[in-house]
Amino acid sequence: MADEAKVSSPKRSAAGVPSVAHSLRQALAEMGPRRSLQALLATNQTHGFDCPSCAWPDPDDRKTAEFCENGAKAVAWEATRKRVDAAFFAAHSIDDLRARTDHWLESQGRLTEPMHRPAGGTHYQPIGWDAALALVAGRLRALPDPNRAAFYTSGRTSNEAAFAYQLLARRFGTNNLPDCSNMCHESSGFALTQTLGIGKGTVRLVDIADHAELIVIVGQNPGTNHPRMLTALEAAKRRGARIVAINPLPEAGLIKFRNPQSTRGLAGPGTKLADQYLPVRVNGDLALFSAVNRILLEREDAAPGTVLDRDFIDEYCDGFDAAAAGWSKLDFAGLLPMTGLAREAIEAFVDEVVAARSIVVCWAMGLTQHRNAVATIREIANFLLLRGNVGRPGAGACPVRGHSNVQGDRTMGIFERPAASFLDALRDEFGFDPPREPGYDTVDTIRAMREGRIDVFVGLGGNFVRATPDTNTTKAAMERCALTAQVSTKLNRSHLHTGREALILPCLGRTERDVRAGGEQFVTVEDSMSMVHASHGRLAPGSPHLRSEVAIVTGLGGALFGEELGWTSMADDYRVIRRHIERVVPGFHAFEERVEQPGGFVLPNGPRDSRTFPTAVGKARFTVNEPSAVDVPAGHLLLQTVRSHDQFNTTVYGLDDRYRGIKGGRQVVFVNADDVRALGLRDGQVVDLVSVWADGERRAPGFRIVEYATPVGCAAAYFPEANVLVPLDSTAEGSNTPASKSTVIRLEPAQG
Ligand SMILES: Nc1nc2c(c(=O)[nH]1)N[C@H]1C(S)=C(S)[C@@H](COP(=O)(O)OP(=O)(O)OC[C@H]3O[C@@H](n4cnc5c(=O)[nH]c(N)nc54)[C@H](O)[C@@H]3O)O[C@H]1N2
Ligand SMILES: Nc1nc2c(c(=O)[nH]1)N[C@H]1C(S)=C(S)[C@@H](COP(=O)(O)OP(=O)(O)OC[C@H]3O[C@@H](n4cnc5c(=O)[nH]c(N)nc54)[C@H](O)[C@@H]3O)O[C@H]1N2
Ligand SMILES: [Mo]
Repeated sequence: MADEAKVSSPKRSAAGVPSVAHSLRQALAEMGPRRSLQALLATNQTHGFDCPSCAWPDPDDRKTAEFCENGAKAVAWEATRKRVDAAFFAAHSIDDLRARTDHWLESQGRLTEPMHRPAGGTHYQPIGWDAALALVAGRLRALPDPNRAAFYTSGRTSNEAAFAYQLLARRFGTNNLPDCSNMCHESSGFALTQTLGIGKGTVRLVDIADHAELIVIVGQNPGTNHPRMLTALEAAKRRGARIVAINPLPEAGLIKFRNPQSTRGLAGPGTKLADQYLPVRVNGDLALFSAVNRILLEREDAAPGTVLDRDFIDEYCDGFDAAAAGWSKLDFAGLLPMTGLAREAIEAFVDEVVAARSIVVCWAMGLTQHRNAVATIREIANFLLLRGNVGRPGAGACPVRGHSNVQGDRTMGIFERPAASFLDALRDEFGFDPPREPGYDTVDTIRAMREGRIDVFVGLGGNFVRATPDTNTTKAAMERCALTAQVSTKLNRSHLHTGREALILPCLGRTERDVRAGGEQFVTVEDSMSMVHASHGRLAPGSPHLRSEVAIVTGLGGALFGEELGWTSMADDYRVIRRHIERVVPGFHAFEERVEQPGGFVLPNGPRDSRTFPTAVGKARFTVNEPSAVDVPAGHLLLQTVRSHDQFNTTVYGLDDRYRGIKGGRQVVFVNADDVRALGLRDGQVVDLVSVWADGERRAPGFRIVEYATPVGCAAAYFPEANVLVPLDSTAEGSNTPASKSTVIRLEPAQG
């Protein structure tokens, strides 16, 4: 049933005075005053820990308070004084816990000791570490085929733990390494590898703050999800850069910014950010960028040599003629309705583009989670290539990553389709032959579970049941496994919809001190701009029984294989792992020395550093992308799923979404007022959301309609409540990323 959400008008600016107050309130409530001070002053500092929230890079000149409101919430959430211990599990049956909300589950506090749910058990019971690891090892060893196991990773895992984990999976004999990236920037990685030859962004923080003349922000909500990006955008504005925001929602942080770290920001009216705002239709970006590229071509034809960077195209690119032929065939009458924009608005955007000598395009989930996501991002690569906007200051592609180490995990080999060169290096370092056939990604793992082809699931962080699409399908799929084991910091729904037998393996968080036989350890992470740096835990561990992720993974390695790969020495001293990484992963020479320098070091990037494009043809590639948009039948809407200001993915910190004017509830659906009227409904009415797909309908009951400024035909609701609506088979072509930002739905007045 609908909750008690209260609705007021959305905010126009983000990150002002209220943010500071909000972050402190949360911190004090979870940690108390002493721990709050200690924790927050160590966040993102050279000898402190990397903020466990987003992957935005740290500036060279760090402030005393180098964290944002949402970073403070993430720290407080991890460093809370509340505990979920054996007595808690004795008092609450699994059925009882299933009836609680996600917010309630995680609010109970930190997990403190390993817990076991025996087959048929109604409750979790304490289990020792050795018994727990032996249980997983025993079940794995009994499998007739290593591909009947899957090893999931969420993007908070450190480089060291990730490296050890992929080593474990491959030594065991499988590439079944699904990760959260499969649901996140996989489409970006896929499209950029095809076009630029590297699956990462090509800009650094200075390109945005100091050099770019135009910054285009597409399908990203930095005010909520990357608040420290606003500081870089404000710096860019101050030196005269222009900003264009492309988004179906007028997000507060895109329109205006109030910097809580500068006095002027506190007192003044805030900085206007976006010079142009394009309210594109959900899923309209491929059509939009196709139209933009077509107009650029027309303008070049009208005044040859003035619009395109011909020298760059001739020297560094492949496939221009075919792409140009594609653009000249485009029909604006077909394109414009897909975008929901008028041609004049698109022409005005192109005016900004041709006036700027250097352009950075930033994007996030608003582009990656659609059926045509890969084509959309390839079209943005085309857009950048046309004016030579890659590999020079202030220009390039900037997929803004999500989890704080999701990019690093991939660099460490958490990937179901590893490159042959990586596997060769692993073989040479460790002396065994890693499996070569591709493994399952996240969606294929769920399919395999559903069909009874996976027996053992291990989750290194994350909340697989809640983060994945098609919640009911995934729950049933998980329940077909023989054993599911989750390495976690907090209780979540993945501990409640488990295999016949289940384990919770509680681990240290990034804020906590990690002391091993070889002394106090630190770990390393890679941010969104390929900077690798150290993270030192500072707080006392949440319980004496917690183990680090590295210790758990290597402990499982030892339980499975004995000492053959040196698991214990890795666990005792993480420098041993870093030496392995140095020899296996390119770009990590002198890892130990360089990572201890303030700020760390940057990984090499051919397109960014030297306009070297390591594609199959050795050049950057233009691609031909047929514009398309999801077909929405009459009486239906295209639903995107977004994060509120009070959550980190499936972790719901609170029930408010301040910038969008929502208080005390999450069961809301944002709809254009014209659609509400046309559908014969009214603002505030409670409806069921029903998604329509070839294999049948899915229903999410009890959502309150909120009239909102989003284009006609579009709707938005919160992730993960709306995941139940996203069909498992609705994925991006090429990347297999769930299309969780384009689900066709209808609204049905709630019964009774
Ligand atoms: N505080 C906080 N920080 C986070 C997270 C968090 O949950 N909380 N999550 C982290 C993670 S893992 C990630 S991946 C990132 C996510 O960062 P974002 O991608 O900013 O997160 P979303 O809330 O999914 O927002 C997507 C944005 O894209 C817009 N959008 C939706 N569909 C379309 C479309 O078709 N076209 C265009 N142009 N725009 C569209 C939405 O209106 C919204 O503004 O943030 C990271 N940082
Ligand atoms: N509909 C819809 N679905 C989506 C998205 C969307 O926009 N819409 N976004 C997708 C995206 S971008 C992503 S990245 C995924 C996120 O998918 P996941 O990464 O799987 O989910 P999280 O919610 O980040 O995981 C939260 C859990 O991680 C555990 N945890 C927290 N810190 C640590 C730690 O330090 N170590 C360990 N071992 N565990 C820890 C806690 O137990 C917590 O409950 O969701 C995807 N799903
Ligand atoms: Mo993400």
